[in-house]
Amino acid sequence: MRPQHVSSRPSRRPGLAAAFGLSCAALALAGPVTAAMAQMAPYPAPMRDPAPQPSPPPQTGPRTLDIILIDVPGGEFLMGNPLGAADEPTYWTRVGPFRIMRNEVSNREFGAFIETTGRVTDPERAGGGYVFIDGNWVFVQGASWRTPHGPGSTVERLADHPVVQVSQSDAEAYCRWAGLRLPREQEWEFAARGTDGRKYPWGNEPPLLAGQPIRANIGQPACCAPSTADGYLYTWPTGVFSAGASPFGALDMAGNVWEWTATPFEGQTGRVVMRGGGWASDPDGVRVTIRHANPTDIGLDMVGFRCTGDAPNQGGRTLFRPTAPPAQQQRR
Ligand SMILES: [Ca+2]
Repeated sequence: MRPQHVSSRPSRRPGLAAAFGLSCAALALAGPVTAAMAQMAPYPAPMRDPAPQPSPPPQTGPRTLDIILIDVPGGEFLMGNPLGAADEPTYWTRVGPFRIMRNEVSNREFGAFIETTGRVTDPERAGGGYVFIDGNWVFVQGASWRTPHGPGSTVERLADHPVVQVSQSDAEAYCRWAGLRLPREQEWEFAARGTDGRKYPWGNEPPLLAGQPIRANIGQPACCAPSTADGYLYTWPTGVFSAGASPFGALDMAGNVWEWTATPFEGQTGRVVMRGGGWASDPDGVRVTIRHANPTDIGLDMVGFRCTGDAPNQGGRTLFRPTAPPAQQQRR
């Protein structure tokens, strides 16, 4: 089994060492969840989103998809977090206008891609994928996007949940099929936080706060184990919980699933950057500047993706018909 994560990195916050030092970003987590963690005080009871956006209506078949793209104007902003981990340095950068999916790619959408193209995903070729079990990443034979946590698990009732157990290569193939591409890391961060240096997509308040709507699907207060405090142990339906929206309206950019980007991770050959944290990340692990490196050819049950496009200012809902002639595939 190949290691699928970077090793622990030093924390600048001793009090959060367990949560942060292990990149608690939660992908990299190493140690098991301890009894002390299990005994930590639970989150306060937040309100459920008072006005959730409805899930997309069921499709009549897998060959027609509505892909909601958000126009992002581009601009100059300060990347990173001076109080964050060592690999979150701050630097000014500029991104041009681009478009990004409002939601993480769902099982329904990915299923349409598979049905149309016949692609065999990397985890299927490998015979399995990585499953987060009791605080450790374990390679599980038979884990795939259809059986994300291994044999016996299913996505049968998770059509609107984000697809997981897809490699970065699988994600890139999906985006190409949709006439799009994976976001560059800078684009991802800009879409998630805008220009004001906020900590989370919605601002600086934590994801779960008493009296506030639930903003993200995350894990326990201390790294790293799933939690149902937000109503979901693993993934939740993407695009529903609007209180977690970014300044541009992108949803679920914190928590739910980590998201592949197109950007190689500096100093780590063969690995690319993932962003956003996932369902077992602690609150610090879903900050918009958290970074993680993973090989491009493995799948994990806490990692999904969303796609980006170059064409600006043609936003709104895009009707995508993958079976149409190539020249008409994308109607904008
Ligand atoms: Ca959760």
